[in-house]
Amino acid sequence: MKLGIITLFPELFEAFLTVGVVGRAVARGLVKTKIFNPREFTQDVHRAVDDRPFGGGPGMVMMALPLLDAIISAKAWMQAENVLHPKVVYLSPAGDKWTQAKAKSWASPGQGIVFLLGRYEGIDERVMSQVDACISIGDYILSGGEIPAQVCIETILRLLPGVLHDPLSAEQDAFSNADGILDCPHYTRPQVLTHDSLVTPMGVPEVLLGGNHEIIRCWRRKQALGQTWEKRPDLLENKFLDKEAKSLLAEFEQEFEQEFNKQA
Ligand code: 9D3
Repeated sequence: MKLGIITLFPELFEAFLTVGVVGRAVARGLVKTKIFNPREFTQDVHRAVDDRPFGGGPGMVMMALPLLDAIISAKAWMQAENVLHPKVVYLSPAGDKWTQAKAKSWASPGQGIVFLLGRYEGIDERVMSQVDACISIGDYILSGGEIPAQVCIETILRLLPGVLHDPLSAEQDAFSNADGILDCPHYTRPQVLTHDSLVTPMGVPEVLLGGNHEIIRCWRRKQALGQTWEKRPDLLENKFLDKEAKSLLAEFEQEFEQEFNKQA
């Protein structure tokens, strides 16, 4: 997979592209990235990349010409890397919401994506003629597209074959998370946790210590369904639940109600 990144702040990608899952994908050669700084495509002595908006008003707008040149340069690089039809993606608060489903459909080894990242109030609208997709990561205001691009890149690269240590992790996600529900709680050593901040020592659910893997699988699935029902009921709407899931969730709801009545 090839990723072009058009940004005024290349420094923001230095650590990002070398650390963790993303760093491993780069190190293994599963993805090749190149940064394009619009400032390098300016013509004037001041190397201006922004200007005042026609019609007046607050803030600055990213100028079209440096962006168009950066896009051409990113596409030329893609071609040299044997990607013939890269997707140009503008990260914008007005874009379509980023989802795991989109990440899946964009995560393929032969794919090329050019991320165009705005700063200031945004880009000259005429650059949109070169943009294939517009993406937002959610309804909150950031200062630019760099963090959203990192969100997209990380979600995509985790899905590329050969990137994750344990291929089961991706698959397990596929079981509970493409299933689109929350994860179960996790515990590790010590078995009994004591700390000055804790009123009383805390243990671990007995079932996890018993070594019966079928019972553990059921407990985890029940917790995952239960957590989702409690915290994100929207994720269960229009969801097909098999017989086991229905019965586990019914048990969870029953136990939850018992617990609730005890407290009342
Ligand atoms: C002050 C007017 N703002 C309207 C809400 C305009 C504005 C322009 C540019 C607000 C934020 C930004 C910078 N944000 C992004 O470039 C961005 C973003 C975001 O802020 N939230 C969620 N997803 C994204 S993708 C790109």
